[in-house]
Formats: sequence, C-alpha cells, structure tokens
Amino acid sequence: MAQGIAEKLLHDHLAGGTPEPGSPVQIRIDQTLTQDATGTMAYLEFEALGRDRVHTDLSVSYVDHNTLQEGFENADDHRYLQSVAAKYGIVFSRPGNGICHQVHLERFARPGATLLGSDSHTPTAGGVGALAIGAGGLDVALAMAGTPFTVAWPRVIRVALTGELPAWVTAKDVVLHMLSVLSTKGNVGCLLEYDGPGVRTLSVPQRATITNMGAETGVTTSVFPSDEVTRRFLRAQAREDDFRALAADPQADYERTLTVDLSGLEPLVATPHSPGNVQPLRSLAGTKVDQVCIGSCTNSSYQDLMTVAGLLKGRTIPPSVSLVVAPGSRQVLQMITANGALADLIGAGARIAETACGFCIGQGHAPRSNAVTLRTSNRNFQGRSGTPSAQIFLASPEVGAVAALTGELVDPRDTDLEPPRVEAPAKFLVDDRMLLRPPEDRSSVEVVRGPNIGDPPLSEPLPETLAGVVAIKVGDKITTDHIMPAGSRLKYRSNVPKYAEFVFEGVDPTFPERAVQNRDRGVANVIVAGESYGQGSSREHAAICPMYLGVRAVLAKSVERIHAANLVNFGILPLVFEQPEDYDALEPDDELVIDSVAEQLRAGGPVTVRNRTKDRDVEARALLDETSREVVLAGGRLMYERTSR
Ligand code: MIC
Ligand code: SF4
Repeated sequence: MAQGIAEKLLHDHLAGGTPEPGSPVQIRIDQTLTQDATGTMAYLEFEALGRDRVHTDLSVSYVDHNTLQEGFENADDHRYLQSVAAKYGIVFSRPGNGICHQVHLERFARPGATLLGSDSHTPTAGGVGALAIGAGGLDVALAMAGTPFTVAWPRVIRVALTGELPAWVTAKDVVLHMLSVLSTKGNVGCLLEYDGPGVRTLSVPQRATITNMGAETGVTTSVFPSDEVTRRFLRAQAREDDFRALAADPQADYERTLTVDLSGLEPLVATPHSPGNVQPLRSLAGTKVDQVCIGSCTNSSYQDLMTVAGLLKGRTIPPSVSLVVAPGSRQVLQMITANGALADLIGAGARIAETACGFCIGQGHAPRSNAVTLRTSNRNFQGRSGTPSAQIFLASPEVGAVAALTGELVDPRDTDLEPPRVEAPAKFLVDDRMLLRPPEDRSSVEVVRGPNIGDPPLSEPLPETLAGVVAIKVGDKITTDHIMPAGSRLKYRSNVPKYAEFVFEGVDPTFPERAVQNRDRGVANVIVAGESYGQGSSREHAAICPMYLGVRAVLAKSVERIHAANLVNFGILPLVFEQPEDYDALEPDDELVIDSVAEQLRAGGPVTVRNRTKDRDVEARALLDETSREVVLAGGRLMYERTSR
C-alpha cells in the first residue's frame, strides 16, 4: 500500500498496537536526547529504573539551558550529567557546545531514525527526515532503558509546498503561516508531513526552522522528505554515510492536505503573548523596538547568523536598541569567527551571548519594563523573557536585523536594503572535541551528585475514593510556563520541594501554600482548566511539582499531548469534560468526589465527578489507555515499574 514518510517510519519502528489514527502504538526508539533542565531528572529516573547501560543506538546529553550558573546548583547538575553519561554509555555535549536541537541536527540526526527528546522542540530533527518527538523526561528514561515509546498513531496532514520563497520571506514565515492556519490548539494527535515541489527549494536549516516551531501548533511532530538537499547537508557535515533517501509514495493517503504557495507568503510576526497570534509585519510597521534577540533553536544556524551579519556589516545599531546574538552551536560560532562575520556583528554593536538557550528561556537579557523585544525564538508567552511587563514579538532573523538597525518593526521589503544571499556551505567546520564519548570500561566511573540533587519523588496509588477540592481554576491555553516558570527559577529543577514553591507563580502565587494545606489534611487538589492545558514545553516538572503539592487530578476542556503523558507518569489523573459547559459551573473550593476510581476507570466509560458543594454531577473522560490507566492507579510510572516487575 502506498505510504507517506511518517507512516513508513512508524511502520519501520512499530513494536505493538494497532496502526489506526488515534490508537496507541509502541515504537522503537533509535536515538534519545536530553538537555540539562529536564535531563537531571531524566537520568535520576533512569538510575531508578536500575539498568546498567542505555539500550539505544545513540543517546546524547546536552547542556544548554542552565548555563548562567548563578550559584553552585547548575554546575553540580552539569557534573552529575557528565558522570552519569560516562557511566551509562551516553555521549555528553559539554556546556558551550551549543543548543541541543542545533547540535543534534548538525552532528547526529539521521533520516529514517526515531528520536525521542526530553524537550518539546525535538522535532527540529524532522528537517533531515527523522521521526523526532518531544516527551517528558521519564518517557525518555524509559526509552533509554529500551522500552518502546507509546504514542497515538497520528492523523497525518500533508503540507504541499509549491513555489519558492520571495526575497525577504523566510522559513520562519512559513511556520508562522502554519500557525496562523492551525493555531496553537486543537492539533493534538496530528503530524505535519511536508511534501511538494517547494521542498527542494528549502535548505536543511530552513526545514529545521519549520519543524522546530511546528511544536507550537501542538502536533506530535513535523517531518520533511530526505532528498539531495539533505544529502548535501550531511556531506557538508562529513557524514554522508548517514544519508538515506525518503519520499512519500505518490498515492499515499493523508487525513487532509494543506497547500502552501511559498511565492505568496510575506514577512509575518507573532504578537504577544502567543506564537499563534500571527499578523503581517506590515500591519505593525512603526512599532518601536527596545531589544532584538537573535538565536534560539529555531533560528541560530550558520545561515541565519551570516544573514544577520551581512545586513549589519559596516552599520551601527541606534542607541535605543539593545541587540543580543546567541549562535546556536560552537560550530556556528567557530565558523563565523573564522570568516570574520562575528567581527561584523560586534562592530555593529551586537552583544554576543553564549551558544545556549539564554534569552529564549529567560536566562539573562531580560528587557526593561514594558519593553518591546523582538526575538527569533519560538515562544512569546508572557514573562518568558524574564520581564513580565515586556511584549515579545517573534520574527525571522532578517526582520530582527532590520529592527536592530532602525529601532522599529519594518517590513524589509519597504527598505532599500539588499536582500542577503547566503549559500549553504559545502563544508561545515567539524570539530567534535566538546562531545565526550563514554569510555569503553565504565565500571570505575563514579556518579557525582551535588547537594541540590534529590531523588525523584514518588506518589501514592490513587485511593478507592478520590475526595478533593478545586484548588485552582484557570482559563484556556495555560502553558507549562504558567504552571512551572523557568527563567530564574530554572536552577531548582533538581530540587523538587524548592521548585514546587513556584507552581502557578504568575497565575496565583498562593497556590502552593493552599495546596500543601489540603494535602496535609488528606484532601486531594484538583486543577480545573480550559482548552489546551499544558501547552508548550515538555517539562515534566509541570506534573512532578503539582504532584508533590498533592494534586491528584486535572479536569480540563482539553490537555496537550506531552503534558497529558507527564501527568500520567506522575500519578495525576487527566480528565476532560464530556460537556465543555460544565467548566462554567465549577468554582474554586468546590468539593469534588470520584467514587470507586479504579472501577470507574477500568469500566472504560465516562467518569462521574460529584460536585458536593453544588450538588451536581460532572461527566468526564479519562485520557488513558489500558497501560496508562494502570500507571495512574499505581501512583505514577516509577511506582508502576516497581510493582509490575
Ligand atoms: C522550552 O523551550 O520551553 C524548554 C525550556 O526548552 C522546554 C524544556 C524545559 O522546560 O526544560 C521545552 O521546550 O520542552
Ligand atoms: Fe532552548 Fe529556547 Fe529551544 Fe527551548 S525553545 S530548547 S529554551 S532555545
């Protein structure tokens, strides 16, 4: 039967389940990646699983998120990660080597391979035709232990690209266009497969920008074909051996097709506070800009930085603008250093930041109060820059460079600047010395744990009757940044009791204290939420810390894929309203009861949640399959693994 690329790769890796859209399947994972902010917990969980080595073709541990190192905590995490990598057979990418997704694309991503990463932007590797999926740390730990990954067989949307990008229109505009069509909600369980004659006009880094930011739509992943452009990219990275051609069969069947004429696109911008608020840049022309940040895993490739350097060369940014440039990898930084482009950036007044996530995750470079900050990253949630009153706009590096020069949002087509032309290099500078391979003999390697690193906390089995209270009621599109802030709080990732003090910090700072009071008097905390709860990051702390505070259920209009899986992994029952209007009738402090939880869940029908305060019943559907139901009943995945072994 004719198949699309995603279908082929899923079938190649199928280890169980029925390949029907929406039905859970198990897929074998070839490669894993972690980054430090999710990785420490993931490796603690891996250690708790008791295996003596990883069971993947390749596992890489990156350090890119917490590199400011204010205090000892992050450095302790880095040391732990380095030692645990050596102990269990994992490649360690040292701090300074770059952002996980950029480095993985350059050095490891393989057409046709499956990649599971504890970061939501893992789909970046779809740019070379890998089936790359983001997940919580515990799912990645399990994959490292050799357990196939469970995911719903996707509903595949074909995106047929025609035409060619006009001058000043970029890959960022393609993905912003996709966001304007699909929005950031309602796409759980879908997968975007790119196809059509427009594909060959896009370089691998351009494709990777598109698959990277596809994460913001909430799809499981995005994938491009692997063609001659891919082969040239891999050859230039001195790894042509990893090439494998991948194309959809002509008659392949898709859920639906979206056609995007690249020639008809224009420069776009995402406005505060959601990547889905997309507008033509021209409609915002003249908006004053205080800060421009170029970088992040979406747009920090060699071509991106060469483009910016080309536009800034010989010019000076005005006093009203602060320009930050963070190259995506050491490879990029070494290349722009060697060819002089770095000097052009510095000459124009750019502040060069470390090759890391940095500004993207609020690790430094917080803008001034009420600032307008234009960034090439993928998320503009409120407060993510570190300044709650700031307005984050997202656009291409080209638009960023022009804004840095003019101090305002300007459509580059309305300037007399020459559109930059940067060719894909025939040869990248390959220097893997910052990638530490695990030693042959790992028996004498000691795992080093600093004082901030605690054991992953365990929950308890769900009780027979779940008696709880609505501890908080939140609206639509609550992101994991709302639930578990990053930025200056990131350094507590390895210390759950401390990090839990900041759950819902920007939404209701009284939540942790109230939740602990309920927990300590034996009352379960229930979170009531609107649509698309848990958007954004893969951070499992958005489940672990609520679990620690005694949250046992989330009752929402809808829950995003990775977050729903994280809730299950930490013993929190994910429920969605059968009737979305029931959301309106629930209020904070309402007392809720679920009788005979296990029996109701195993019966497979709707679950009745009794609202004792309002004296009415609410019907809900549990987002569980057979296995995840038992996991949640056991009190989470680690408890389940212990009891089922
Ligand atoms: C993000 O972009 O939000 C992060 C920080 O990379 C997260 C991971 C994390 O919270 O550690 C992600 O995208 O998964
Ligand atoms: Fe890092 Fe930002 Fe990419 Fe997340 S989105 S991996 S914080 S650069």
